[in-house]
Amino acid sequence: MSKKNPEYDFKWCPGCGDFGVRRAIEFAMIGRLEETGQPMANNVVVAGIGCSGNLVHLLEGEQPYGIHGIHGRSLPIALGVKMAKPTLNVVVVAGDGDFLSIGGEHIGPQAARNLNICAVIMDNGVYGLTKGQSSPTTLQGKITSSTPFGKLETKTNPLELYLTLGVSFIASGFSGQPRPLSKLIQQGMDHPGFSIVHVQSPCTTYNDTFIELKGDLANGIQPALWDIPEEHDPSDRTAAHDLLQQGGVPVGVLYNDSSRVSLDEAVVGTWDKAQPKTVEQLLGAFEF
Ligand SMILES: Cc1ncc(C[n+]2csc(CCOP(=O)(O)OP(=O)(O)O)c2C)c(N)n1
Ligand code: SF4
Ligand SMILES: [Mg+2]
Repeated sequence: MSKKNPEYDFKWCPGCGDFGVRRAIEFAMIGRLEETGQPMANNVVVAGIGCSGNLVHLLEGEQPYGIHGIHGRSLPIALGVKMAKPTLNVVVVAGDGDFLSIGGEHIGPQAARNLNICAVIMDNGVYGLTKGQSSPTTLQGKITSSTPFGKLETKTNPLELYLTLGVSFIASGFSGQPRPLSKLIQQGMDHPGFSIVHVQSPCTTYNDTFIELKGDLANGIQPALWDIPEEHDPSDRTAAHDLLQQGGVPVGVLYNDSSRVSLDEAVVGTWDKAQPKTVEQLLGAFEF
């Protein structure tokens, strides 16, 4: 139970990858505070529904603001928060099911708007909270509680999807490396537009992929994780696409286009053009 939120009783299983993601977000927020001098209250965490979304109640130390929203709708809520107060640092935390399944249709529109928020996605390849059903990132053929004869659909490649939809900052990380992950998250927060940090965060109860990700060379298992080489130019979209063809799980910044105008900048830019109307004009608009 979180001391900060005694009315809640959310728990994660021992070894759950989300512990590492939580730590990385805490490090990133402290880093941002030191870098910008902005207080912790300048951060708002918008959480989806899932074990991953429970992160908002389990953060330790000085607390940011938090909204635990509805399943699949973290992006529309984040849009509302950011538009109401563009100076806030808005961070979405959601799972692979929440973000890519029920919430999948929101990614494209926010990418097109370049909504200036950072989404940290905890991918465990399963619906953890509801006890292990398959998600878009579950491997094809995998037997789960909802796919007793093996999953029929192919696995979604989230990084390919984000690149195709035009997300302007895309990074990929691992929950087992909280310090390097925090740097990716901080870069995502600093990015002036829509950033997604997609994190492999294994579910130790329903889909434990730690060994697959880290490898076990003594037993002949090569790691799926590999570092994006330093010479990779993240502003090169074709290079980012080519990197993804190597398979496995790249770690680092895949793509970064800081040249685009963000939604909040664009909206503020319309304020000069908009002609404010008087109450009489507004009421008069309904006369026939
Ligand atoms: C509209 C709606 N549909 C379904 C659910 C049930 N539900 C809660 S969490 C969840 C899936 C969570 O999976 P994921 O987003 O991957 O999070 P994880 O628990 O794995 O971190 C589902 C289907 C819900 N709460 N609301
Ligand atoms: S069910 Fe899986 S994702 Fe949920 S807390 Fe347990 S280990 Fe973590
Ligand atoms: Mg999940």
